[in-house]
Amino acid sequence: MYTQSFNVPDESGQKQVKPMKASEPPERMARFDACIDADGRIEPQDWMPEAYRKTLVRQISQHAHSEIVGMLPEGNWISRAPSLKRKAILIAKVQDEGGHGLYLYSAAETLGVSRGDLLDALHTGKAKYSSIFNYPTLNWADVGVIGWLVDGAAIMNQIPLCRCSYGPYARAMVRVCKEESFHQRQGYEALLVMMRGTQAQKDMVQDAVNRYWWKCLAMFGPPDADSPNSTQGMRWGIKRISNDDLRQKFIDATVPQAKVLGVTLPDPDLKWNEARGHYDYGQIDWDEFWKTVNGHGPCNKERLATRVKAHNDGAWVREAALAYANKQQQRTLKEAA
Ligand code: FAQ
Repeated sequence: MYTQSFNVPDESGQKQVKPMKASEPPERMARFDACIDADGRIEPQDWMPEAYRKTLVRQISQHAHSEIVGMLPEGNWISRAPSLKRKAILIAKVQDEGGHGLYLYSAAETLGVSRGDLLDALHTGKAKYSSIFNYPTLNWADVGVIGWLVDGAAIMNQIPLCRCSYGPYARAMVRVCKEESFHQRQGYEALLVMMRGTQAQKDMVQDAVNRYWWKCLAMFGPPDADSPNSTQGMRWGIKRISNDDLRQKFIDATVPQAKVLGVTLPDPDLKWNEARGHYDYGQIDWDEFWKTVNGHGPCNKERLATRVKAHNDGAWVREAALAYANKQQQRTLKEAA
C-alpha cells in the first residue's frame, strides 16, 4: 500500500554534496562524494565528513527515542484491551517498537556515540523525539488509530529510509518497515471491527480520528521551506523525499482508506485536485506543533518522567548483565591462557 515511495526518482542535483569545511581531507572527501553520487552505501568503517556523521547521530537517535517513547501511549492500554486476542496483538506491537528502538540505538552506536550519552540526552530533555507521542490515548479506538495513522505515517516516512546512504540505518529500516506494516494493518482491522459495532463504538473511532489526524500530518516535520535540515539531508542521500512530499503521499493514500472505514477526516478543505493529481488539504497548526516539540505538549512531562523512572528501575538489570559479561570474559581469558 505504501511501497510506491520506493519508486521516486532522485531529482537532479539532490545528490550533489555541498563543499565541506576546508579542514576535511580533499581526497577522502572526493571518495565520499563519489560514493554518494553513485548511490553507494557508507559503512561504519568508511571515512565520512563530520557533519554527515553528526546529522546521522541526530536523526537516528531521535528516531530511536521516538520508538521507545512511542511504546508508552499504547502500552497504557495493554491491561485494558477488550479481548485476549487484542491484548496479544498489542503486546507484540509494543514489544516490536522496543525492538526498533534497540536496532536504532545500535545503528547510532556504529557512528561512535555511546548509548548512555544518547539516553542522557533524552532523559534531560535535550534530545527530540516524535511530537505525536506527547498526546494522550483516551479510549480504545485511539489504539486502532495509532496503528492505522501513526504507523501509516511512520511507514510512509521510513520506506525511503531503506535507501538511506548510511548502511546500518538503511538495513535496520527494512526490518522495521515490515513490522510497521503489520502494525498498520492490525490498527485498521481493529477499527473496521469497531465501525461494524454499536453507534457508541463508531463515535469513539470518529473522535479518535478527529484528535489524531492533524497531529499525524505534523509528524512529517515542518514545511519544506521551514525545514533547516532537509536540503543537506537530501543531498547526502539520508532523506530521499521531502517532508511536504511525504505528507502529500500519506494524505493521498489515507483518504480512500478513510472512505472504506466510514470515517470523516476532520478537514473541510480536503478535496481532490484534478490538476495536481493530489488531495488539497487545510492548514496545519505549526504553533501547536512547535510548542509540543519544545516540551510543552499535553504529555511531554509525563512521558519523560515515565522513561526516566523505567531507566532508573532497570539499573540493576544493566549492572547484572555487565557483571555477567565481565565474568564470562575473565573465564574465556583464563581458558585461553
Ligand atoms: N517531532 O529540518 P527538519 C514511529 C524537528 S517513529 C519532533 O525537517 P529533519 C514508530 C527535527 O528533528 C516516528 N521533532 O528535520 C511508532 C528538527 O530538529 P533538530 C519517528 C520534529 O531531521 C509508531 C526540526 O524539527 N520517525 O512513529 C518532528 O530533516 C507507533 C526541523 O525539522 C523518525 O524519526 C516531529 N514530528 O526531518 C512507534 C523517522 N519533525 O534535530 C510507536 C526518521 C521535525 O534540528 C508507535 N526521521 N522535527 O533540533 C526523519 O525522517 C526526520 O528526522 C524527520 C525530520 C522527517 C522527522
